Amino acid sequence: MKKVAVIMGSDSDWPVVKGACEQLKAFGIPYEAHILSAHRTPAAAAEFASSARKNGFGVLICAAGMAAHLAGAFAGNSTLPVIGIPMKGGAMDGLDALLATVQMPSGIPVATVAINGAKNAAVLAAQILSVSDDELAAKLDQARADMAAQIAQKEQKLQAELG
Ligand code: RP5
Repeated sequence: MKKVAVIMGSDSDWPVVKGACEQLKAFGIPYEAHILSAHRTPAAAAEFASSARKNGFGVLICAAGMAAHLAGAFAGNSTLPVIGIPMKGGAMDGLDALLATVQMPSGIPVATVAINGAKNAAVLAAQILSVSDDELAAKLDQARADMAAQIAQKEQKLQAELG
């Protein structure tokens, strides 16, 4: 299976970003996590992105806050699918990162999840890889079925409480 790269702009992003790694691990997807910054280590970030396909990666997840250019910089340097996680924080509490991540120029997409949406980034990466992996597709189906069962249980509990 192709690997997923989980890239974050700073170690301060890790407490949230590790949620993506946990989800990838739960699906049995190989991943690497690294700290690379579009602003503080621009050459290393560009090098990682431009060699990611030949290094066995299939999806790139990039998390950054504030002037969040990491996902965009990766997308500009690779034709692999890039998923951006805008990080909460700073004076605008993540709205700046959301807009910086989602508002990409035509031709260079970044699939942007919610602010701090680490789990969804991993699920989306799994869905992309599942296009050519039936075993992973079955795991995704099972996860959906588990979610539906949990909701059914909660509904039952609510109705019991309401009498
Ligand atoms: C961004 O700036 C990082 O992704 C992080 O979300 C934010 C703050 O970084 P630190 O100042 O905590 O290193 O580049």
